[in-house]
Parts: sequence; structure tokens; C-alpha cells
Amino acid sequence: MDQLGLENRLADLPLGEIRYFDAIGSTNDYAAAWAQEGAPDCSLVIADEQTAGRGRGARQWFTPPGSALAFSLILRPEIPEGGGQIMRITGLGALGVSRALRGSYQLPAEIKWPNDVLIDGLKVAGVLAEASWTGDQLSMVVLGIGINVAPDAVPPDDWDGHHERPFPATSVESVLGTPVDRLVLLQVVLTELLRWLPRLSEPKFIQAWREKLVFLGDWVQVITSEAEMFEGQIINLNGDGSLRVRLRSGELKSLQVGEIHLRLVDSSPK
Ligand code: BT5
Repeated sequence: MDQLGLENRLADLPLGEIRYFDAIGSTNDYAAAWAQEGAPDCSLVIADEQTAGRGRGARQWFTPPGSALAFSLILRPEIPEGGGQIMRITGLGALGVSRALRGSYQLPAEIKWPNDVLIDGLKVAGVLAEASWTGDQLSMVVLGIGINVAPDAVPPDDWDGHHERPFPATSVESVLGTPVDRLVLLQVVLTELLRWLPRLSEPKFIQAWREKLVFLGDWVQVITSEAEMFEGQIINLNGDGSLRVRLRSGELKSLQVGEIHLRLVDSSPK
């Protein structure tokens, strides 16, 4: 992967500028700083390797060289206030990756709300959307996406010193059984993202996202950032991208993106 190859491959897409790095801390951090300095809309930061790739909260994202896609798009979306901007952009990322894997590679990619893409229950990609605000006005969003392309991108069990039990993971090549050209995959994912970006406020977007969701109707354990834990049945994806769940008590609750983790409960009462 290199700057020229990327520019040639992505020439037909309506991107801003492209900045490629052999190695970087985190493409999201670089993109946020560049956006503050006035990066054009839809600019792309991409790296072969991340030495400090981030997941949500304090979690890390493993990106060794030569095997993954790790990139961040700088977006200045126009979404009406109170429209769940970060949730929609997170959904956009997951939808773009899953549609690319389905459409161009015939893989059964699904979305684990809010930010994971799974194939056969294994995590193949993660999305990290981060916003900057000016007052209560959203000024820009960095949409970060990490995709495990080759098997080497899958974190070994002890890679982060066992800070937490990792969600089981896989790579595109492992499920496909053939080599995958990272630039081609990147091009298809970006094409999907840019196609859906202007449509984030349309019901069709929520519908497309809902169709890809795993766990709809299932009972899950919900773990919040405050370490609160409860069980609920996933009822629906709301129009703003939040997730509707029914608690054991019958109470209905809408989960906002924030810091939520879902795990399937083994014995789903029917
Ligand atoms: C995510 O967080 O899944 C968001 C990942 C976003 C990564 C992209 S890469 C480009 C951009 N720049 C960045 O610095 N980040 C973004 P979360 O749902 O919190 O999941 C993080 C957890 O996934 C970690 O705690 C690990 O257990 C696990 N994990 C780390 N690396 C992984 C990998 N390559 N494949 C599968 N799971 C991984």
C-alpha cells in the first residue's frame, strides 16, 4: 500500500485529500487533529500499521502491518439536531463494511449493534465514530474503521496482556479462503459509505441497517459504561439509530450508542 496506489485506486470517488502512513499511532487521532487544521470534507487518513489503534473507551485496536485496513474519514454531515448523529455515523460505518463484504465478496456479514461487523458470529471489523462539537453544534465527525483482511490481523489471545476476554474474531481471507486485495476492498467500502452518507436521515437508511442486525428478537445482556448490567430482548432499531429493548420487567428502554456492550444470553425464553 502506498500514497500513489491509493490515489489511483480511489480517483473516481468524491473524497477530499488522502494521507497515507506506513505506520501511525491512531488514524482517528491524526484525522481529528487534521480536521481542526481545516482538512477538506471527506478526507481520508489511512495507515498500513497502527501502533496505538483505539477501540471504544480504553480498549485497543490491533493493527499489525500488511494485513488490515485501518482508516478514518473526516465528515461534516448535515443531520438535523437531535438526530442521533454519532449513532447514525456509527451505523453508516458498519453498514458500509457489511454491504461491501456481502455485495462484492458474497460473505454473510452482519452488524452487532452498535459498532461491530460479524461473519458467522466472529468479529471481522470494528467502527469508532468520534465527534467534535462547537457549542451544541456538531462540527465534524471522524469515522474510523478497522477491518481484519488477512489472518495476521486477528489479535492473538494475549496481545493486550489479557486486559479483557476478547470477542472471538476472524479475517476476511480466513472466511473466504482466498487472498483479498486490500485496495479493492477499501474502494468498495468507501463507495458504500459515500453512497449512504447523503441519506442518513432517510428511513431507507435505518431500514438497510436494521436488515443487517444480529440478535433482533434475541435476549442479550447489556453492559453499560457505568458497569450497569441488565438483560433485555432486542425489539427494534429506532428511527434515530438507538436500540429498543424490553427488560425482564416488561419495561421498554432505548439504548444510545455511548458505551454499550451486548452479549447473547444463552437461554432465550420464547
Ligand atoms: C471497536 O471498538 O471495535 C472499534 C475499532 C475501531 C478501529 C479503527 S482502525 C482505524 C481507526 N483508528 C483507530 O485508532 N481506531 C479506528 P470496541 O467495540 O471497543 O472493540 C475493541 C475490542 O475489540 C478490544 O478490546 C479487543 O478485545 C478487540 N479487538 C482489538 N483488535 C481487534 C481486531 N483487530 N479484530 C477483532 N477484535 C479486536
